[in-house]
Amino acid sequence: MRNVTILCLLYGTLTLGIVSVLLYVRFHRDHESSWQKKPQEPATIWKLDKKLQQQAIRGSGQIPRAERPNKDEAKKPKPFLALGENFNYTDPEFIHGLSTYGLNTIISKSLGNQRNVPDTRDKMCLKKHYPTRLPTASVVICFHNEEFNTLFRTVSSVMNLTPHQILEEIILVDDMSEFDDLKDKLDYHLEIFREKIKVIRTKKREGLIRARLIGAVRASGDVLVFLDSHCEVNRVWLEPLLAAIAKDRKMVVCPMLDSIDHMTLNLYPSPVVRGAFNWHLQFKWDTVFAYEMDGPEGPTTPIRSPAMSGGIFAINRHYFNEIGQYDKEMNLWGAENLELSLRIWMCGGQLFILPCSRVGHVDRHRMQNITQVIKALRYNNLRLVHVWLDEYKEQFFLQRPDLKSTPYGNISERVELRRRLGCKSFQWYLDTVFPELETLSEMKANNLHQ
Ligand SMILES: *[C@@H]1O[C@H](CO)[C@@H](O)[C@H](O)[C@H]1NC(C)=O
Ligand SMILES: *[C@@H]1O[C@H](CO)[C@@H](O)[C@H](O)[C@H]1NC(C)=O
Ligand SMILES: *[C@@H]1O[C@H](CO)[C@@H](O)[C@H](O)[C@H]1NC(C)=O
Ligand SMILES: [Mn+2]
Repeated sequence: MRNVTILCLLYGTLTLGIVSVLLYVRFHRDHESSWQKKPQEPATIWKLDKKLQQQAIRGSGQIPRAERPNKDEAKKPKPFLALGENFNYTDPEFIHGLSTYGLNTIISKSLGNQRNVPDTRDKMCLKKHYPTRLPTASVVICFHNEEFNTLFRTVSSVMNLTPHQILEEIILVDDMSEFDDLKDKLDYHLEIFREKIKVIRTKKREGLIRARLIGAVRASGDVLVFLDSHCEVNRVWLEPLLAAIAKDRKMVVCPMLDSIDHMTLNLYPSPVVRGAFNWHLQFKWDTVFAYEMDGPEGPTTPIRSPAMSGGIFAINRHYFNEIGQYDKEMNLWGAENLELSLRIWMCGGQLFILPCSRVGHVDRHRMQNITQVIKALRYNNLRLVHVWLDEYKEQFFLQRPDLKSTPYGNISERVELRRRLGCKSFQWYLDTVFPELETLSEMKANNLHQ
């Protein structure tokens, strides 16, 4: 009798696991195909709910490969369904890893604490020389329930591929993780990097935005470099970022993000792209045309970018404080990347992506509490809209009329910040930085003329 019960339990668990993975696979495939079907659609008529959900599940700042303009169609990785034979979808460890961490933990474990990733830089980058005296960097990495090996590879890649004289420190902020291996075991393993690492643990869940600020306050390097907890930096990744900031302290720079597949953990080089967004305030990658890289610097040309994708960027530490860090009232994550991007451009700074600085980033497909994530995203977006979009907030509300009277907290401090910094109008930003963002009426007019 007991054996039968155990067997039933076992099969029950397995079936449940298989069903959830199949559902997940189904969901994922629907996304891939919906993307492949409509690349010609203009940004403004994206289906909000689907996109929001996708954003909610995947997390901020991630690199949806299917969305990226990819020059080498042939080399484009297949969706993971095609890899079906290589994975044992019924393995409970695989299922648990995927649903908890959003990536293949079996492979992550087998890769262990560190590995070498291929050098994805253009050959012209190898000829670049950077000043020997550069500012120092504090690398801030926040994590919440990250997979142990993935987190550790992030740290060890920074330690292994950064000259120690420019690395002031790595600041790890544990935002109230719940897993045991991220406590004593992590501290124990980090001992080998003792001289460079500070670990901070929050006393309550702060969310990524406030966690980054907690890390930034403790930093003492000249430059703050924010990384996600599932990255692997590439060779000579930091020097280009620091050199650009050394030349211009109001320059904010992002590395090019190479995508690390969440199932295979293979790294795929990214084409050169810039960050953009639509009137839903959804981030997207945009093509950089070949003629834009025709100058003497060729494929190493810094790319002027209307927006940054998420939390991977470098900024002068004092400048970060001067322009008002982040909006501390924003929750969890989402919209903070666009808010900071607008603030940088409108208040006298610049934002560039540097193709010679490469950082691999795992596109995790994490199952999160969607209700909670969407709620935070909505609130954060509204704060951005009411502080920064001026009369163009109408464009956002045309997409989301339901949010017109949704509360967004007290923004008076951020409005005052904008006034104090003497920032330019959103109209200026549209004219000067991001003319590609068309209003709905412009789009209709253009369609009529065609
Ligand atoms: C898949 O994993 C399950 C559970 O670990 C195991 O019983 C099964 O034999 C595996 N199947 C294959 C084809 O390896
Ligand atoms: C998700 O978040 C919402 C809002 O914070 C909460 O009410 C709900 O209980 C959460 N659901 C789960 C499954 O944790
Ligand atoms: C909003 O915050 C400011 C200070 O940050 C405060 O002076 C003001 O009274 C607040 N407004 C409301 C309606 O609470
Ligand atoms: Mn990320």
